[in-house]
Amino acid sequence: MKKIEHIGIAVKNLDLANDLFAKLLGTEHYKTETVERENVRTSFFMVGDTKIELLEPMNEESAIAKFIEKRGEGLHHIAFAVDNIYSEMKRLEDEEFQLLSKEPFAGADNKMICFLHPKCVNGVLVELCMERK
Ligand code: CMX
Repeated sequence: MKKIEHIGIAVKNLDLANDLFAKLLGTEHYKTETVERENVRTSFFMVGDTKIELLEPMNEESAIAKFIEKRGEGLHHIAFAVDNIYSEMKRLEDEEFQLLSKEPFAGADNKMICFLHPKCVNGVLVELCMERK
């Protein structure tokens, strides 16, 4: 893995959270994007060479809605940048980590992504992400 690409934070209201994080970080978010497959609206802030991703659930089906209901708003996942998501998924599967999808899929911010279940990483939801060509 190359570096922490972003840190995901679950929020109830993206517009309010955008204002709050703009004040906190001293910079505006640079994009807002919907990920239909995941039922989330996201926004991204640049912090040095890493990012903060805010995630707002679009409906009750969203994993983010379930997370907020159970645990409240807050830190949701850590995303690591990888050069080749296919070989990294294979490596992690061989190491007996539980991947949440057999294939990577399109995530926000022009990435192919895959998640590891938090139960196999000391309670931390981990995302792998690879820049889409
Ligand atoms: N961090 C740590 N633990 C988490 C968690 C998180 N983000 N989300 C859920 N859990 C815990 C739950 O509290 C629960 O714990 P207990 O068994 O102790 O109660 C356990 O994990 C299982 O939770 P669940 O809701 O039953 O979840 P599932 O096993 O059905 O699903 C999950 C797995 C939670 C990883 C998945 O639904 C999920 O969050 N996927 C990621 C979705 C996402 O972030 N999408 C955004 C993509 C946007 C992008 O970046 O492009």
